[in-house]
Amino acid sequence: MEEITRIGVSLPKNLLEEFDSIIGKRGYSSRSEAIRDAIRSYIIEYKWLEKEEGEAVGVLNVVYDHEVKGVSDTLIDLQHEFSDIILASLHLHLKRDLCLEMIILRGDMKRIKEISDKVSAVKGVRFVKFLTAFKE
Ligand code: NI
Repeated sequence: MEEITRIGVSLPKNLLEEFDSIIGKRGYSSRSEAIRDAIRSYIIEYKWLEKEEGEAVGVLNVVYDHEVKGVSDTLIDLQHEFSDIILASLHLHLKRDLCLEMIILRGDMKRIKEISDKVSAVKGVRFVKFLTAFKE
């Protein structure tokens, strides 16, 4: 059993109301449990930014304008280049011109950052975000 520490936190009223509204919709029975989950997410996000090495599993979300010439081919070429860390990918046609490619990755953080940087630099790519599901 983990040792539990109680803390007191001062928050602006609006921030707490918004938080309570979200956790209500998500079905949390206690505010403490929701805050614990929020802190865990924050730590995972920070570790991703901070740590340069180690194995990670997650999804690289890429939104791009498929009407920009060559963008789809370039993204496919890149995925072949990084097939050592790509487990699968899912393509969704969001709108007339926008696509979402969700690339599931497992591998060393250095390599994941490498594909993330290369994808970000492709002309026509509007948004890139890696969401970590697990990290050592
Ligand atoms: Ni598409």
